[in-house]
Amino acid sequence: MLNFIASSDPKIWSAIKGELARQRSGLEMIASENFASPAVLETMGTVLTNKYSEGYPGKRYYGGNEFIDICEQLAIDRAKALFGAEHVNVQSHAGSQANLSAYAAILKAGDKVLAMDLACGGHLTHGAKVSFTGKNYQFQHYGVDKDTERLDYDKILFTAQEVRPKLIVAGASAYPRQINFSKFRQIADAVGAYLMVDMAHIAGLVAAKLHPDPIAVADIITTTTHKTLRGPRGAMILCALNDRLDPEGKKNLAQKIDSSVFPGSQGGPLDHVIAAKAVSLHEALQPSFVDYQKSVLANTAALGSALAAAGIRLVTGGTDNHLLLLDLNSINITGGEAEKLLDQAGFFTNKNMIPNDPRKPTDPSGLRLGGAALTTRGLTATDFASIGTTMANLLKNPTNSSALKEAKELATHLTQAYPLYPELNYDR
Ligand code: DSN
Repeated sequence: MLNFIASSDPKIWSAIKGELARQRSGLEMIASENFASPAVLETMGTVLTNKYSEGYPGKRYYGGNEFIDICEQLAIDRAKALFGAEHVNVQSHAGSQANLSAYAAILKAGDKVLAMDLACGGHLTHGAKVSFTGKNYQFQHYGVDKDTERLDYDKILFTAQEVRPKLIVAGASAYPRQINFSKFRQIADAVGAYLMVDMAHIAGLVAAKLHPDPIAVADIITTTTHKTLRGPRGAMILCALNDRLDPEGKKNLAQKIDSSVFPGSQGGPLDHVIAAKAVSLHEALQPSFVDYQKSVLANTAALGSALAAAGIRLVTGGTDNHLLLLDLNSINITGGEAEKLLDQAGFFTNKNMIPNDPRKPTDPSGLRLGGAALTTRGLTATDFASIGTTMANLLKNPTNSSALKEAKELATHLTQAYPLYPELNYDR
């Protein structure tokens, strides 16, 4: 099917082929990325993209949705089974849209929200001034302890008691440790707030029961579907039926979420992506998905141990999830310089702020690494340890051509040993 593009739009075809070659030839360690299965990729390129289906299964504004309904209902049922959720909305286009819809379901403009500071590992949509969230709501932030670099739940309680937010948001984009959602529930209860968990990064680990589960304690959970969950690019909102703070309301929480997604903030759903979410959720329900997530944890830990053994400081001293945050001040290179240098070797990472970063967000002191994508490719803990040792050598000797050569050779060796998408042949 892709051969149609080759003749109708050679420029786009050439870019697609270039991107496949780039993904195949590099060691992908951006913590928010992964490789969706061929079945997920295939589903996104189907005729489902042609349909309009505003509304929900069985209640649409257009006719002809009998097959779309099957796909969306399967996605909903599978997400409910995977996470044990009471209600799931699978229509959010992306994580930011899921967060927008979740906030709009329960907040009015100007309401107070308490969330994790972007500079300590939070997310733009957790109230950064430049985001719609920071403009529409009154966000206050909690950070991490200066010494342990971990969440300090007593301090968060203290801040919540001062701020008296209507909503507390738990969840992060660059926090290498487990989050205790039960503690967040206690804090939310102590101040009469809703609790929302943004589990985008850790959804796969939660699904595999390898991370504390937010389902029983959070009012609303948002997640993307393409990170550790390994589905198509997109998002979902999971929630309890009951609205804890509005038990007598005309609508329950599930109805509020659904109408906040459509018609509140989105129009026609992306039916091809929703079907691909269903396909990936089916994959996540298989026992092999738990094995995959266990390997993600073991591999990320092996990468961290090798980097630490080579003298690179890990924020919090290590990891208990799929990501690592390196403090490069320990070796006198900036996050931006490190990202560029590693790119040259075929090691794909991203510069990132570290807690209390002395440098600017545009060239911070940290580097974020994740193990999910390379684990999908099949790399083992031994391979991850070799990557850590080689990466550390290059970062400590940025102008040494043999360190760069050695890193390039390792990237070539590993990417050839673990081919990506061998079933895709774009040159036919
Ligand atoms: N951009 C994602 C990440 O890298 O964590 C979050 O949206």
